[in-house]
Amino acid sequence: MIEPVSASVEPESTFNINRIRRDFPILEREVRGKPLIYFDTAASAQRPLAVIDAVNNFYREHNANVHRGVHTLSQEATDLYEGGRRKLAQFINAPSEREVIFTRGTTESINLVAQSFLRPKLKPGDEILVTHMEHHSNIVPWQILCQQTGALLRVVPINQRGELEMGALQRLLSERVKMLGIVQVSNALGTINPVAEICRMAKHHGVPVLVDGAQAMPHMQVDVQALGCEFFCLSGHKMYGPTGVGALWARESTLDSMPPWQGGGEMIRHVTFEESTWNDLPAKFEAGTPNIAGGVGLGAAVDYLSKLGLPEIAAHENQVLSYATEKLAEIDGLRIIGTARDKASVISFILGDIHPHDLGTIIDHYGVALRTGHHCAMPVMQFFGVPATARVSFGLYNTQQEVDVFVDALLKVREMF
Ligand code: C6P
Repeated sequence: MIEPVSASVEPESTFNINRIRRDFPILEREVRGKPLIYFDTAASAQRPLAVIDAVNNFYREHNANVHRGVHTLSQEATDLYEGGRRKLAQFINAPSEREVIFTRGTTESINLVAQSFLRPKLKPGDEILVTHMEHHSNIVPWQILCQQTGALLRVVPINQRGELEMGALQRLLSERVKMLGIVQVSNALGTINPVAEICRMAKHHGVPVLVDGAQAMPHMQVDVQALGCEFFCLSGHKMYGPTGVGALWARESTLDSMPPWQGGGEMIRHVTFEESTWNDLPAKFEAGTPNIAGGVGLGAAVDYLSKLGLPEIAAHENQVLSYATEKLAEIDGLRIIGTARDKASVISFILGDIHPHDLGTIIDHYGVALRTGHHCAMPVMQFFGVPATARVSFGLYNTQQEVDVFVDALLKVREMF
């Protein structure tokens, strides 16, 4: 049995930020003659050497297609790929690795649930609930489904802090609702939603809950059983793994009850021109050759996060978040969009009447990478009455010193306008 190249999973006793930063080769580079300050982890995290090496080693030593060949390389590739699945299943406390479907990421996972689980059940007048703070990937697949079936999309409102209106959610839950799609950590606001409590509320009405965990995975320990959701979606690249790979988790009984989504190789047991029968889980939902190196790299990312410890990562990131929030609040004319009491690693803001795109372009000259725009959450921008924001988002490698450099750069940008 081949195991992926990865570090041991023994938790480290202290969070040694200088040593941790050395795990990320890209942090050594300069941008426009300045040390890179990467404040765009919510868009895509940087990769540690453990992940880069696992992918590299796969292609150098084991590359072949999976589940198909009797030859040695194919068996090694299958072991490594399935090893990634096993690690991810343990990481999110899935009862079985058969419940972890590899997808391209959160977006594909949500589309899979919309089309395979919900579409056959919906009739005109049924309702799908989402919240006002969802990423487009947890809005548009449901909108398409509503167009296909005559179902109605309903929206749980948020307040001026960017928190969910729990009373309104309670009122909107009813037997008409066939799905609640909710983000665990908002990418545009940083809000952490009380997802376990929401799942309990939904259960009273028999409403299944899909949790968009894209931004939660790198910041907090996720336990899908404790959350009590029906579906959990994640993306590898947000949690220090490769792009183009992610996962959908659901219980075996739920996945067994769903028809396949895409047809092709690997997802079948038997094919004739008259009819085909389906493979067991998880293969039933993994048509075609998967992102094999992606699965291997995602396993290495899980090892890396486990080694550092999610509580330690969260504690470090929360310090950086609090420090940055304090510093930014001192800047005249700076408005923070999203001031929820429970937040993770994201600060969206507007600085005077400087357009966020101008701010982002100029601050790049100081080596600072941040994101500007609507962050694929246009309804959030509409709610706060802004076309766009600048957004800094922190990863486990960021420091308060970087925040100081960023704040100085921001003050210089302000002087230019
Ligand atoms: N947010 C951001 O900069 P994919 O693209 O499928 O890996 O993830 C989509 C997605 C879904 N939900 C949330 C909460 C997200 O933050 C994202 C991706 C990135 O905020 C790119 S738009």
